[in-house]
Amino acid sequence: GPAPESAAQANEFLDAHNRTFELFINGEWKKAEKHFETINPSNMQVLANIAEASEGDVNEAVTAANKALKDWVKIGGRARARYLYAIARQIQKHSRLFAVLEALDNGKPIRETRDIDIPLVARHFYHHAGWAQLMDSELKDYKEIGVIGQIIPWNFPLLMLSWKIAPALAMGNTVVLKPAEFTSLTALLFAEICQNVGLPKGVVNIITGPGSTGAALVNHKDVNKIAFTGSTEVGKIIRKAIAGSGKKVSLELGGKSPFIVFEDADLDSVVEGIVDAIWFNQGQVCCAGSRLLVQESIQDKLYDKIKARMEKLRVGDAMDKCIDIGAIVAPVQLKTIDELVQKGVAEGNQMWQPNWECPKDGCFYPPTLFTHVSPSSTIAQEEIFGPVLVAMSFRSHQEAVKLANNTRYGLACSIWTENINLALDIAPKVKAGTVWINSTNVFDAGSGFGGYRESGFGREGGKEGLFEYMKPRVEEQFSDKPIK
Ligand code: TXE
Repeated sequence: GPAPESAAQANEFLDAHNRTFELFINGEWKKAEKHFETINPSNMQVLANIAEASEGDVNEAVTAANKALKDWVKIGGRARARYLYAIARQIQKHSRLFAVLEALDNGKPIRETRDIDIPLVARHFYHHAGWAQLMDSELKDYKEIGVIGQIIPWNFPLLMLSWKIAPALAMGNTVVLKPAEFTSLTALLFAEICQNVGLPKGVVNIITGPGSTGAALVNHKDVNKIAFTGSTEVGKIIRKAIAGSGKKVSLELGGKSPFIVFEDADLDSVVEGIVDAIWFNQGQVCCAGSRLLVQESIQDKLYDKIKARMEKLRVGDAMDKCIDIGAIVAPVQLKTIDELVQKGVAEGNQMWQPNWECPKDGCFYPPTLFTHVSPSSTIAQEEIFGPVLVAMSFRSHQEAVKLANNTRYGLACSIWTENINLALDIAPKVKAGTVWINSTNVFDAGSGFGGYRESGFGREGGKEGLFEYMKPRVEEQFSDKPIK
């Protein structure tokens, strides 16, 4: 059942702010003129009011970040590392509160926020603290980019914040970050952590608000780079908006990642892999294994096994430790998912859902399976971003590769076979930023994550990720001034 003691802790945090959160600019809370409500999608109750940053607020935040830049660079990598280590330790210390807030605000199961999201966040700060220490030696030929505008989505709110803020600070940049409007709370608790560790004012600024707040940040003349994770649609808008401005940009966008099962795979492991691939975080994962490609000889057997497993999945309140699937982030996302599922049915694909009902009082959607799907149908091509698995079959290895690449995206891929030679032969043929073998949705700060094609460009994590936040020192020699 629910864990009331931890919910009480979250309530204490919300009440300490009078259930109204302001903007974190220059190390202080700045009152906004307008606010909007954030809900708990597990029960549709209002959690708190969140500030809506105006263009003027955005300007103030960018000015603060700009002012903080010089000293933040000057203290050097080792000193910055000490702040990052302190942040990592504070996140671990308050991990329970972070996990609860994230589950309440997003609807994702407390089991996942507690065991996956928050530990990965801490790991990300530790990892980049290590790199910060090397800024004065191994990385001395590089320097910061400047003020970074960061815009993040709602599916992994604090984790996406860490992927953005940790490398940026390590390399000597200052940031203005805008969380997604559905999930601002953990970013605001993070702002308090910044205060607790005495992070110099203006190094991190958190401005909440809708897409227009993000657009004001993108268009601000003193922002040197935009790092964005979100929909492909908004990614394209951002890229167009900054074209010709000289700003750098990295985009981590949508996906329709293949999950390829060959006939010799261990099917019980495959089924658990599928649970992780498409029902982890309600399928609201950019690299979700949303396209199941099965060798024809085993497809019926595998579909039966999947259906039996789906019957046993439990959907419910994110705070319930016994559920497998929590709530969809918001009614608008629920609607998008359902519309795509209805389209899948209308296009003549076979749809299957388990024989039980979801709870009625929240934003819930049942795990859904489409089989024998035509590769060209909408549900095989569009990102659904929900608990919906779309399956189709292949005969030859060549056909598997062809189907895997039959997409405008290229984020991830998962390959299942007991034949390691086959897996290693297929892996480089699939156009994907990450390929997992007999596993799925495995992340680590030490390995670069990102996409090809319309999944975007740039890498986060690993050594590659550092280059998104620093530039060669030699660029200092070039000047915009005309040669005399
Ligand atoms: O994303 P948006 P939404 C996909 C998924 C989902 C769809 C829509 O398919 O159904 O996108 O989700 C900010 N200038 N993904 O609407 O709008 C916005 O406020 C600057 C996949 O929530 O892209 C938020 O902070 N910023 C994805 C962030 O962009 C703007 C994760 C992302 O929101 C803006 C999320 C603008 N014009 C959704 N408009 C993934 N790849 O992980 C909005 N924003």
